[in-house]
Amino acid sequence: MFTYALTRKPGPDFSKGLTTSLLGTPSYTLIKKQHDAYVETLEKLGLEVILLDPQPDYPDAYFVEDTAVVTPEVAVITVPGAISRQGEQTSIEPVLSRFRNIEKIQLPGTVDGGDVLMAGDRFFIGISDRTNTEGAHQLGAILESYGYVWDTISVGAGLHLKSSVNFVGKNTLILTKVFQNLNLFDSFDKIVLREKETYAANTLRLNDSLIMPKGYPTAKEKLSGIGVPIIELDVSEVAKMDGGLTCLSLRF
Ligand code: CIR
Repeated sequence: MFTYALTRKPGPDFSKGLTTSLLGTPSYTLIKKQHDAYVETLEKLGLEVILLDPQPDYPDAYFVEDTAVVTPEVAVITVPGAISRQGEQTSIEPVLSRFRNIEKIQLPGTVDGGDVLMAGDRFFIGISDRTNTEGAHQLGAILESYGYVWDTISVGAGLHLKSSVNFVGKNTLILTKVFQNLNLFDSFDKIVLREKETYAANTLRLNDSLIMPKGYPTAKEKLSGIGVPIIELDVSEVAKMDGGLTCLSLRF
């Protein structure tokens, strides 16, 4: 069970962040509202929310998930893979050091937390444009020293592993078709998303609830089989910046 969620407000320069999306120009007014609703939801679910101010000169810094990997035992501070994001992690470290032992990824290793999927007591680390093999192996070695099993997965298309696969509890993964036959996922039940609903792969299991992006009815119906309350949130402006529900917080 998670007690805390670490989040950061999007800043007025958030639209200068990295994006490949063709979803249009994002609105600052709207992303602030959507972020407020996200924070309120975390609070309603009983989490203590640590809300940081925007980080000047780092327009992507509200995607805090990419700056650390937190387990019950340790917080691993990453080196984000995008040059423009390297430095976001320095303001996260002192916050997490109040709660966990700190370990660090070192260059030339890079890791984005969005590539790190914890499913039960196993970790899957995506190798992507952001997370390199060196970074994945550094992280794997740290996780192994705390007793975790880990594997790497090639992410291929898509920003991060968790843009396409997430663990929703009940030994179940929600994922896009590309990942459905991966041997590494053989022991899991799977909710495979329709082409039109792939964005719903970024569904967040938070204690005894699921938070999913609004507007994916087939995915929602399948997720209802998990048997926990489902909260839908509109994150349209976050999607325009290639982000989703998981990247807006670190849960621990
Ligand atoms: C980026 O390209 O780094 C940001 N605009 C989006 C990061 C999203 N993070 C995530 O999915 N964990």
